[in-house]
Amino acid sequence: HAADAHRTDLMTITRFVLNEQTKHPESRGDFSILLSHIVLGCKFVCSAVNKAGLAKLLGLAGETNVQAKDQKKLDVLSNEVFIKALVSSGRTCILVSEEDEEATFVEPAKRGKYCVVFDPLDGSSNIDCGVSIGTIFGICMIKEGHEPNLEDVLQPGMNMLAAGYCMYGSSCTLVLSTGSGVNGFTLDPSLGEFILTHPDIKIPKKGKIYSVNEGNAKNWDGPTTKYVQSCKYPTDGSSPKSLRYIGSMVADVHRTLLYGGIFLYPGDKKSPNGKLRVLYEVFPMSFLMEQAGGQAFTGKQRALDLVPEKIHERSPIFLGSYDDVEEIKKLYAAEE
Ligand code: AHM
Ligand code: MG
Repeated sequence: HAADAHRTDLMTITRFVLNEQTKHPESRGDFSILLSHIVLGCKFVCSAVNKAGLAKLLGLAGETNVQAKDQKKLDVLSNEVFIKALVSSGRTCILVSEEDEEATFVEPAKRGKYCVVFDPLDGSSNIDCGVSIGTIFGICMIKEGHEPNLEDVLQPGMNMLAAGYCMYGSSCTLVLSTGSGVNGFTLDPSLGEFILTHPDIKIPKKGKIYSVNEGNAKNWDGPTTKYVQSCKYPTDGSSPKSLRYIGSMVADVHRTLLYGGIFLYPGDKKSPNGKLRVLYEVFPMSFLMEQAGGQAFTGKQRALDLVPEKIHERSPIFLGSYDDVEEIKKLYAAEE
């Protein structure tokens, strides 16, 4: 449509979040401000990721040194970008990043009531071959009237107010939930704005894809082994599922959300808690799955009920379509 080329009534992420805010008259706009700083971080990282291949050969813009080894690694750079963006929002008090051993406590003068847990650039081992990578984040709030401490972030995932991820792929896509459904936005590079392109995402009730690192099969437990076997050799007359595994959580979860199916990173004999981190990988993705009508399970319980004891704790995770996660839950229940 010729008219479409001139559409200016776009639902940008800024407008979307401001709209949501009007549903909470008590809100003073702090959340919108925090989110706009997260969005800025995502745009910055997106641009750095897109330039990464070139930068290796030519040197990053403004840098005279052309040696790749002297350049800041993208994951380190992304971490700095998000820490600075979050602190300068003036709305945060505790930041937990996959890149930092210790949590960051924001200085009192710049403090706000939100805690943000994040993985600034997940799947960074995929950068050099151009596979999609992403940023994952979760947001919760401190209880008022006390000094912020780690207890404020070591809470069950249920207590999060919002969660999301930004995928740096063939396009840059930000998927967000503030607790009332899931919406997806795509960056329009010419405008520098995220536009609502995937309103009210619902995951199909049952999917045709399973996604797991099957190279670990030798060490899997009974239920995981039985489950994956049933994906390949279904006994209920249904067709076998397809296997898709990118090895980049944001990309694997994004596909699962849109097409349905199940993503699993189970525990095994070598790593009983699997690989993925509770606070900034398992929780945000589980939050999004539930908000989209799916489920997330740890092998023992609903993922969002887990109470982490350490900020970098890991947990096995099975998440995706409601019916598919139901199957694995049954297998674990039968074990007990
Ligand atoms: P990273 O934080 O070191 O990048 O690792 C996390 C990534 C996830 O994106 C992905 O789901 C998983 O590791 C893949 O692990 P594996 O290579 O063991 O299959
Ligand atoms: Mg990670």
